[in-house]
Amino acid sequence: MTDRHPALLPGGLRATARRLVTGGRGVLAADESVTTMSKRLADAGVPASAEHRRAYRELLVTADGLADGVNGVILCEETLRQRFADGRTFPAGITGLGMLPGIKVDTGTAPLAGAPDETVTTGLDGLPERAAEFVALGARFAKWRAVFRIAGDLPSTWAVRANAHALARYAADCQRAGLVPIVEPEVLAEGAHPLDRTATVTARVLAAVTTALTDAGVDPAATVLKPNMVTAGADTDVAEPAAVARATLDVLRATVPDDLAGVAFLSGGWPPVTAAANLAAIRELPAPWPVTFSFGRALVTPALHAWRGDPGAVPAAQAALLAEVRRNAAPSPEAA
Ligand code: 5MM
Repeated sequence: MTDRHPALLPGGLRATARRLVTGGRGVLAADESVTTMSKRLADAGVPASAEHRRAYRELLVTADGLADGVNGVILCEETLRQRFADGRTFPAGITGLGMLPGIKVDTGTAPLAGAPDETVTTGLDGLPERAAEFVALGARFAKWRAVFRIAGDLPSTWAVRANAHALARYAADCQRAGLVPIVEPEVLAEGAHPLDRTATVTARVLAAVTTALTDAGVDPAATVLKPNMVTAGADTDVAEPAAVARATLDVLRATVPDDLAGVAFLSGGWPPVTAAANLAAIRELPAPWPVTFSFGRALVTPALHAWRGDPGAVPAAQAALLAEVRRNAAPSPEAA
């Protein structure tokens, strides 16, 4: 017998990472910061309060059958500490519903000295202690998002290196604490650049992230990568899914290790139909890792607008979420 946390047993983290991406199911990103969530609620006509944020997240995660398409749910710290109406904590409730609870541990972005108009993601100070507390509260995995903007010569080499370094330190701290790190380097879609430019920049970013993760001794088999798909800029004509898929797989295969636990794409603000079509095309191509989704907006936007804070609209909102999850889940005979 041992009194070590199960995640810290040999193979524990790798098993959790595999479980996040298995079976054609994905990850629901419901970890909008208090600021972002409050704005999205207000835009939907819902007063932004802690209780409305709680009620909205509870309706999402309790949608009947969500676990048929979702392996894990990313929460922000406020939600991690909140409770379902029946008194269970969110981590306990999500676990009881057959999914893994996760926690966004970055604290946002700050201007990066030496890189005008660029940012570095913050949250490393005290992270080992915070991660240990999040494990005690029931979290099994974590997420950290770095953002890179394509504009002129940006992103700069310095911004790419600084953010890759921070992602690697985060991932190492999380694995040491018993949390599977989701590593999210997002090259934003905003802009009018062609697909080739996104491919070049995404390759630079992912190569730097891979180098930093290796330098930090991060176990790839206990890590899930959450990258952008390689699309043209949002202000240009939408690229064909087959072209997005080819470019995305070419870039990923050239830059990230084959033994990653999995790749779970972000949706990047694309309409749900576009994100789903691109993911489906990517899944048609051979890849060394399981490929799935870790979408935020492409899963939840229709649900939020169906709900609008009306308790009577909860079933409609849940149906809207489940429809988006079904659109993206790719059932496979793999064991859970
Ligand atoms: C759900 O949004 C996440 C948190 O955003 P903020 O901290 O900025 O409020 C975000 O990290 C999200 O997980 C990713 O951007 C992917 O979301 P999309 O909507 O692009 O799939």
